[in-house]
Amino acid sequence: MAETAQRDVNNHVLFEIATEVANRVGGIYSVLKSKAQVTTSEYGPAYTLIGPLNRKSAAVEVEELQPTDPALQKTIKSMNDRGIQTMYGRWLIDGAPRVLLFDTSTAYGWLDEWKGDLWNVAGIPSPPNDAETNEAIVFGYVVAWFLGEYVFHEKKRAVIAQFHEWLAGVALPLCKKRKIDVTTIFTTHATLLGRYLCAGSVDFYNNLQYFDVDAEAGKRGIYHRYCIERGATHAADVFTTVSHITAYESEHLLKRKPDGVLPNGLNVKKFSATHEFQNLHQQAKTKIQDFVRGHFYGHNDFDPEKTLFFFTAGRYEYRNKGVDMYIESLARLNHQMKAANSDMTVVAFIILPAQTQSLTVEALKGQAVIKSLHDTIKVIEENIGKKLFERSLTWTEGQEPPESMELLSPSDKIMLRRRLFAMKRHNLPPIVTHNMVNDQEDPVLNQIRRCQLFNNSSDRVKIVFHPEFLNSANPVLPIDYDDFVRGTHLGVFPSYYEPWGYTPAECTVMGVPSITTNLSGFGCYMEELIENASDYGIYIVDRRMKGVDESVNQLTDYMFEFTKKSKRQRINQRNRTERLSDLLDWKRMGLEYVKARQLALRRAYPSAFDGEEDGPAFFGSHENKISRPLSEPGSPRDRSGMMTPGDFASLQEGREGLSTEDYIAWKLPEPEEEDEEDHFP
Ligand code: G6P
Ligand code: 1S3
Repeated sequence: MAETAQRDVNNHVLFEIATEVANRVGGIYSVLKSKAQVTTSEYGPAYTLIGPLNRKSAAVEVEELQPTDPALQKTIKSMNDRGIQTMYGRWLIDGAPRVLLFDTSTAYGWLDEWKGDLWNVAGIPSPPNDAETNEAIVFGYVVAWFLGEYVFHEKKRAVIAQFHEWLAGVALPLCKKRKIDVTTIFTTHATLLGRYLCAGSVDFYNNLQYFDVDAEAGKRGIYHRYCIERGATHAADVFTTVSHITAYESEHLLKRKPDGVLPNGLNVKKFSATHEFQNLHQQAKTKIQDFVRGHFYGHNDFDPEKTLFFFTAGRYEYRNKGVDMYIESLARLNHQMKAANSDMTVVAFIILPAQTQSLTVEALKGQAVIKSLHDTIKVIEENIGKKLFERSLTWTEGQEPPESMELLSPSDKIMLRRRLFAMKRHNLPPIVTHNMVNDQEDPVLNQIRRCQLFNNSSDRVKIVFHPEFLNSANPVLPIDYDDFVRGTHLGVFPSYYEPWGYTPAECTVMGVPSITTNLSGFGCYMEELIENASDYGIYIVDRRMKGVDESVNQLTDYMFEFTKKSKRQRINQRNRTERLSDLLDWKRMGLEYVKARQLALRRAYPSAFDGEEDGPAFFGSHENKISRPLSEPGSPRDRSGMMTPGDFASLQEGREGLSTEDYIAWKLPEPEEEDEEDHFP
């Protein structure tokens, strides 16, 4: 990067670039959305998120505005004049950050030219029929075009561009080759090869340093995508990822040691009284109980007060998200609970979006039958109430008080009988709520079949597979995801590949205990931070040192022990879990982002820092500084006195990057040889 010493590094501009801006796809959307508040309070209008325009989603998430920054106005106008359509506005979320969305479809006329250029400047090939790669290329070229023009119009302030994930990474080698006067950060939230290799049947973690990365990418038909990811990694001024485990993976698969780890936070909302979140649990649990009554109509032979709700949820990556292990452990749990004559029942939900045709008739019928029963009983209740009142009015001393059964009229009895007959059922309560497109080959259904978890009356573990994201407009399970999580008792996420893992983190801030693994970024982070994590409702399955069977047993034991807790113990544990939420707040986690940006500025504009001590200045000139988190989280015992995520890392000037030895809770089996400098694949 050419140094332009005149640029003001203190009063700089920040762009964050990703494909999930105002467009929910997966984890990156959660990162950007939850982080928006801390970043806007730090930068105000100097912060803009850039993404591709998805009109459907932007229509509900973005309110259009006119930009006020003159350089932004000029750049957008000039691009609009050349045919690129844009939407600029306010993302309607906490913090209301500004977003600039590019309609990539208006730039496809240049696709072939840009593909040729990408090959010439960065040696990145692009086969003709990969729509996702084409999209990444068009988006990348539009972003590089934007940044190039922006720094032409904005000559005073330094500009930081932070890119998330390979899909947004094409612009990085372009910025470098074109010497665009911005400083760049590339943050990867997973690696392509890691995801693919783990989904297969390889022993990923023990072989990480031995993979022939080009050959492996080639075998899977993703060589060109891998080149984009690796090119972005090497072109960035600062390279980061979300956890130490993914740092280790990136070092070996992308061949650059990350400069630091930027763990994911959440926008934690604290309640003024601690019992408030407990009340919310009860309210949400009632909604889930209503669903369960309908789903299990005719088989409601288990006591709602002795029924626990477990769940797993996420992207449908059967092996990576540990769904295979979850189902196998549920089968063992069922066996153990039966053998121990447990009077508890576990309803285990699986919320994974898959291809479906519609809700099943049986699922709809279950809710309808119970609703009719409910309505009928309400009518009968009113009738009886009226009669009871009349009879009581005419009651005189010496008479027997009126009895409820004689108050039931013949027509009430017939109505009730009808409803009871409607609840007769000759089949078992269904496993799945939807008609699946690929029922015969669906891995979740096949594993459930193999384990014979068929919702028999004798089963202590019942299964409900809901192959669609939750929302409150759903006629069968009408509840939003957050409310659903609150209403459950335990989240179970035994992932094999999980760079961070928002699902257990979300459970934690809602005070719901969860099970994760020491192969997830979140699990490693919590394990390192809290000495007695399970007391705080963070159970960590060892999938690193144990064999699969042993890990399954450990997971089963955690769940079995959980079923033995009394209501009081569950309430206490939820209180402790919720107290961990400060550890996951962006107000604390966001400090690593601040450090990464400081490092990027130092690398691009070293003379601006002449005479300053090493170490981040943390934007001394800004009015709204992020306050440092309380040094006392006030709950768990801290294992090593580490009070900010930064203590785990990482970002230091004057070093090549993280040393392998720095990876917390993750060490290489053997010393590694240094890789040669290779900037492009
Ligand atoms: C919360 C509510 C209590 C309720 C309890 C149920 O703590 O405030 O009123 O009894 O949840 O807990 P459980 O673990 O049985 O769902
Ligand atoms: C990725 O999304 P995923 O579910 O494909 O990014 C998330 C945000 O950093 C992370 O939490 C997750 O582990 C990754 O896998």
